[in-house]
Amino acid sequence: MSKIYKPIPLPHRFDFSDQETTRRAKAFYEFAKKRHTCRFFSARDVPREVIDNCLLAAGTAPSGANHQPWHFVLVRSARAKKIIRQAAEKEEREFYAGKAGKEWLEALAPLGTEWEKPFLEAAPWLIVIFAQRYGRDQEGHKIKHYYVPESVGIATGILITALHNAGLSTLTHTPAPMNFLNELCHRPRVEKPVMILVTGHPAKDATIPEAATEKKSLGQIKSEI
Ligand code: IYR
Repeated sequence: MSKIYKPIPLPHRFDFSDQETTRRAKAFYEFAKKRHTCRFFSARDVPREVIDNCLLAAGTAPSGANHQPWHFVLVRSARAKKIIRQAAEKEEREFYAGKAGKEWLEALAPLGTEWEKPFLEAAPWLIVIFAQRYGRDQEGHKIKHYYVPESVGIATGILITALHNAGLSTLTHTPAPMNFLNELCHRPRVEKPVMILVTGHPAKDATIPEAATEKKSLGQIKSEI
């Protein structure tokens, strides 16, 4: 990555009219509303090229000092998925048996989540997202990364939206704890596993919890000063 400041003209701009900007904002909201976290996946395959392009989109995310502190591990083989499922279910069994605590389990009740995670084997792709606390520069020197959770969160949001745009369903799965993913995915300890993004086409009879459709109103999420 370049170490000197060199301004170049803004490479892309749109200059839409206010009317067109408004139309596009509304159209995007209509599209975003159609994304539903889905726990039931079809066995239908998804070409690697689709996933790769969605990852390229995620990689355009803004990040602290443009250090791009993320890494994505694609899990495709039935063998690896099975190992991940077994390890995740081992953690989740304890979580749902009481480790989570009463308040947390009560918060999850309307979502119907449970310790069994068949989607980890059913979906064609698992994308394991890692946050890099440190990186290496071109000479191999250790460099500190900045705003890591924020940067990885933004990239993940773009990835989920890109996959939705491609017509796919996703599930943000966070087995707790998930350190087992480092060894399994051959990633160093400086990388923190953030989540597994389960990705594929939804199953024919897929359902979602009704409670998940309740989104806060604009008045609830916005104020103005
Ligand atoms: N890791 C668990 C629990 C879980 C936690 C939250 I917060 C959710 O929104 C959903 C699930 C699991 O994946 O089931």
